[in-house]
Amino acid sequence: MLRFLTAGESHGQALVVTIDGMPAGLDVDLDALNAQLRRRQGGYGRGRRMAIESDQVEVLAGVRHGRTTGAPIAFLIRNRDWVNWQQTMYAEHEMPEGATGARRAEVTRPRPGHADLAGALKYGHEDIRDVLERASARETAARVAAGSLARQLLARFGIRIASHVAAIGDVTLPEERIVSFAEAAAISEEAPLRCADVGVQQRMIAAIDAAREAGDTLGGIFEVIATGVPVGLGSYVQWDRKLDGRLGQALMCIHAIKAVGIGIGPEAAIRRGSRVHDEILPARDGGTPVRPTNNAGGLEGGVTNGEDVRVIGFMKPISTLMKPLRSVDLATMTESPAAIERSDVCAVPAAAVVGEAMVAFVLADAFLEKFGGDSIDEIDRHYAATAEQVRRRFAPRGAPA
Ligand code: EPS
Repeated sequence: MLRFLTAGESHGQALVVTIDGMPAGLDVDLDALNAQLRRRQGGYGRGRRMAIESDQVEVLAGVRHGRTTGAPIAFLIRNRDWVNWQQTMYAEHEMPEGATGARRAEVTRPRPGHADLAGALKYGHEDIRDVLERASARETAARVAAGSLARQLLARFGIRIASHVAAIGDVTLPEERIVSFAEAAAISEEAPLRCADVGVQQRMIAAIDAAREAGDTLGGIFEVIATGVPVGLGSYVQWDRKLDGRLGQALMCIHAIKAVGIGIGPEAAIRRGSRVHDEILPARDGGTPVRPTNNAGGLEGGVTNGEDVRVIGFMKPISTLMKPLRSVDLATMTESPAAIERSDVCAVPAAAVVGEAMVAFVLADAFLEKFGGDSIDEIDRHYAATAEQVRRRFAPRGAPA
């Protein structure tokens, strides 16, 4: 139903994203969208690039007088850093007159863990820059723009999304600590790592400082929580309609994500069934049955069950190390330390914001599948009719239908 494609290099002119399938009549709040881009730029442990950029969306298509028209939407995010890279990144055959920035040497020493080696072999590039420019996590700015529009559609129907950082390296929240949606949503945007526990956050900062000191990097764990999600998004009837599978793909494809969990995630493999499954109890005053726990993370059989949707992303450490690992210089085929590019020491809080955007996009897609229409007005009618159907089904016995 809803799709997006991005284009753009990390040090090219701009990133672009095209979003197809957005219904007509959605109010677009550009300030809120730009606020999401700002959130992605933050977090303790980011590198110098984020001091250069101040990501902002320019709307190229699909929005008129503040509302979506139903046409494909195109957003542009300019790279401020482009002025420093024109002599290296120009698109023309010859360097255009007046190109600014420096002419940088070719990159020939692939970084272990990055797309460098596999990408250079796959596409036949001599200069690894042709790989890293597109493989860079800079691309996630475009995803956040798309996801934040999806988030505005969801918000229109009372669905809200937040995230928090649960671990940086081996500094983690206590295992039994469950962060509620309200807690995650209340974490200040000024919080350096957006961790729900300030004591743990202090230790996380110290871990990042120690990694930086050692010329090393750190990964971590974040959790995305969506609340107000109606019952019935996704389906159990076919593999590619299961919403947990779709959320898994959406998070797995974020740069550096190595695993995804739903609800308690990998912990479910260790516990006995009686400590995993969420019991179903009658509501005291009518209404839908109540779940005393939410280990399933709001998804059973690949279908939302009305509880908060909880998705965990596990991020590996960034692969550019200031104290580089061993590699091979592809120009000479001799052993040589991996290339050093300007980079971040830790970007887990940023990945959490990207995770929110990807979850928003998948939920919006599933939402449109269930309640879809060509305009917000149509969706309103479908949504209200379904809510009424559920209300009647669970109305207290004897109450007027
Ligand atoms: C990023 C921009 C990049 C990196 C980072 C993410 O900017 P630059 O390469 O100019 O420093 O900071 O990308 C990586 C860590 C990576 O390995 O590609 C951004 O906008 O998020």
